[in-house]
Parts: sequence; C-alpha cells; structure tokens
Amino acid sequence: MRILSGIKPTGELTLGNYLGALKNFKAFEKQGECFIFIADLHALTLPIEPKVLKENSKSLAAFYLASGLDPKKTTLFLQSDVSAHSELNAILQNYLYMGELSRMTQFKDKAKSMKDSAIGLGLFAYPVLMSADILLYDADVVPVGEDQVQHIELTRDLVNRFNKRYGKVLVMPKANINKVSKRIMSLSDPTKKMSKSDPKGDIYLKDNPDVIRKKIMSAVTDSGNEIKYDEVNKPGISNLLVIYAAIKGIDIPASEKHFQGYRYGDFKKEIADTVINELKPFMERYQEIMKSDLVNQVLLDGAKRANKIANITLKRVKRAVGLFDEK
Ligand code: ATP
Ligand code: LTN
Repeated sequence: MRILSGIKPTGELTLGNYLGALKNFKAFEKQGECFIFIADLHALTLPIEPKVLKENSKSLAAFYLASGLDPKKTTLFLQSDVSAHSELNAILQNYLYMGELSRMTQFKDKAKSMKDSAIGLGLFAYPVLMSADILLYDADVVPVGEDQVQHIELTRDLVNRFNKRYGKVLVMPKANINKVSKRIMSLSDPTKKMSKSDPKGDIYLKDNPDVIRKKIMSAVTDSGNEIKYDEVNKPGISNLLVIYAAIKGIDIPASEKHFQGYRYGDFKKEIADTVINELKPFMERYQEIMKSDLVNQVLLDGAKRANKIANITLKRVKRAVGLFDEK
C-alpha cells in the first residue's frame, strides 16, 4: 500500500494541523510505503514572503521528523524538488474543468474576500496540482483533515475520467480521515475551522505553555454548565472534548465520560494540561532537529527517492496521452 500526504508551509502550524494531520502519519509507516511532503508550490497560491516560505518549509520538515516519522522508512521531500509534480500538473489541467474547480469550498473561502482581478490562476487550479501530487506516487491512501476530502473526491473523478479514456493508467486514491480529529475548531469561534492563516482562536505548536493555557482558559463556551458533546448547541465544549479525545487516542463518548460532573473551569484546566503535556516533548524534539543538519540531509535523500518514483508514473502518463517519448 502507498500512503501520501502533504501540508502547505503557509504559516505556523496549529493544533488543528497537528491533530488532524501530523499526529496521524506515523501510524501509517507500519501499513505501507509512506510519502510525506512539504507542499511549497501550493504555498505560492496566496502571497507569501520568500524568506517566510523558506523558513516555514524547513520548520515543517522538522515538525515531520519531530512527529516520529522515520526518514529511512518514509520518503520526506519538498514538492518543488520533484519537477514531475509541475509536469503532471500541466497534463492533468486538461482533464479538470472550470465548473468543478469553481465549486471547491476551499477556493470559494479563500477567494471570497478577493477581487477577481487579484485571484491567481494557481489558487483556482489548486486541486489540479494536488491531484498530480497524489497520482504521481500511485497513492492508495491519503490521510487528511475533513476540509481536504472534496479535493480528493475531485482527484477520484479525474482518475475515472482519465482511465476511461486511456485505460488503467492512474491509481484510484482514497481519503483517510481520523474520525475524532477530522475538524478541530477555532477556540474563539468554534463554528469555524482552526486554520493557520486565520490567527484568531488558534493554538500554535510554537506557543509557550502559558500562552496555550491562557487561550484554552478563555476559549468560547456557552453559558450552561454541562460537559456534553453537542456540536450544534455546545460547539465550544464539543471542540474541547474532541481535542482531549484526539490527544488521548480515545473516542468522544469516552472523553465525555471522563469529564462527567466537572465544572467548566476545571474542565478547561485539564484540557490545557493535556495539550501542554502532549506538545512539550514534541516541541523539544523539534528544537533539537532545528539545531542539527538533519533536515537538509533528509530532504536531499527524500528528493532523490521521490524523483525516481514520480518519474516512472510521469512517463506512463506521457505515453498514455501520446506525448512522444522514446527515451
Ligand atoms: P491554511 O490556513 O494555510 O489554508 P490550514 O491550517 O488549513 O492552512 P493546511 O496546510 O491546509 O492547513 O492543512 C494541512 C493538513 O492539516 C490537512 O490535512 C488539513 O486537512 C489538516 N487540517 C488543517 N486544519 C485542520 C483542523 N482545524 N482540523 C483538522 N485538520 C486540519
Ligand atoms: N491541500 C492540502 C495540502 C496538500 C495535500 C496534497 C494533501 C497539497 N497536496 C496531496 C494531501 C495530498 C492542504 O491544504 N492541506
């Protein structure tokens, strides 16, 4: 089995990225061949300073390593180090259509506050490049948070469309979503996703313990006093129950049961302790890795391995569509 996932180096990673994506990757190492990458080309779809992009990319690689991924087993690489992503993107863009791309929720969210004249083609075509990322590695499974499922569904439509026309060329991928941590919400507005590009209500992995505690203690809840999972009427409490369950590796009813009879204040205090204790060793490993030369070595080696596999698929696709390739 092949497993592939990526994160954009667009900003400081949040607890949402950690619980919804990063923390889940390690478990896949035992199940198959993993490819985990830094989606730096995708980070260019919205304005970003060159220096910031570069720093974020290194930092994200260190986060991957700190999460326990073994670079001997998992291929860790930078998307821009493998030119086949851009080449396959150029081919696949002919098989996805304006109508379906304009229906993507992520695109609509990101573009809603922008003038048409400022929306880059890359932002609109984001799912094409994402399809290329997935299909180049013949990925069977793509672990992501819930917000990415629509993009993977679109990739599946593309595979059907492409294979119907050219034969069995592309492998059909499937999203894998962690049932508990699929959508961590903002602490200040628990009806919105916690997102690294929206600093309100986020816990950043780099926040120090005092800041994390303050943010959790002031998380928006309701005026009631019952600790109960109810996404509609108690989104704030529900989100904190989810965070606890995701960290402890338990389901939501077990999380609810654990806090039965707690007062909101004590409940929040224990959530804060849990988050702080989870992130402390993780961040210590991260700091160590950032001081070493490990990231550079791992990305160099990862790029070599990724290029080898990606180029095989690219060749197969080029031949299928009739691009002259006799080498
Ligand atoms: P941006 O704000 O820049 O759009 P983001 O914080 O949404 O970014 P991505 O780089 O798009 O993060 O996502 C990386 C991974 O983290 C994806 O698999 C995504 O589904 C997951 N993820 C992001 N935010 C959350 C969240 N709040 N809850 C669960 N998973 C999340
Ligand atoms: N779109 C994803 C990042 C991403 C990705 C991928 C995830 C780019 N290419 C391929 C899984 C597979 C995001 O915004 N989180």
